[in-house]
Amino acid sequence: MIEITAKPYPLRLDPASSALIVIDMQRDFLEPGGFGAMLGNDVSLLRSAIVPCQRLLEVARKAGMLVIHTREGHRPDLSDAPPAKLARGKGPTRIGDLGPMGRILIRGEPGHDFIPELYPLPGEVVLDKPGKGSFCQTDLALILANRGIRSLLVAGVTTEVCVHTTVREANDRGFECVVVSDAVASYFPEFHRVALDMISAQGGIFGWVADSTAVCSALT
Ligand code: TIU
Repeated sequence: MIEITAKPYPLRLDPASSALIVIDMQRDFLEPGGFGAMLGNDVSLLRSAIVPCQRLLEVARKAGMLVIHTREGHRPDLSDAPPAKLARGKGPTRIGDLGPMGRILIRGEPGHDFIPELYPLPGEVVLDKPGKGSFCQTDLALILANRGIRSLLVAGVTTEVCVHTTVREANDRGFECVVVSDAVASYFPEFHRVALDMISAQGGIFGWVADSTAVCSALT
């Protein structure tokens, strides 16, 4: 067992029944010309999470933990994209349209791929998801059950969208979630701060918040 210094209180967990999940660190969200930019965001704001994610991956791999990388995106024929999602966004380009990194948020396109700094290693789980949450219409619950996973270290983007949705889904399914504060990021610094507060408030209503230094030192 290890103990992680966290808010609202220290968490003890077993690395053997814990997984690191890195959410949507894709070119479409972190590089110019992708989905994030299409929505009018300054994508450079997400880059602060890259080095903390690299540090987490290094210690999780050394500890032999299950590592999962998720990607948000859709089938090329858009049959898994809800019309309400496709219709949203006021810009000239939308999901499925051709951008500088290929068709926006479409599986197999360059923009849908992971950023090179955080590319998965062979054997790590790559989980394609059509929604913001990582459990919705994916086999994540089965993968975690098969490995006896009970606790999740959560990193990636964006704090208040796909990270929060995944943590809420996981919390209701009985997983202990530790959101790694500097390994998640948002296009909106205020949303990032408040989203983290929302996790650990009320005695840890959705889980715990710890920084990557605390997580890495506990795991090393
Ligand atoms: N727009 C935004 O903040 N996020 C997303 O659309 N997806 C994820 O958070 N991955």
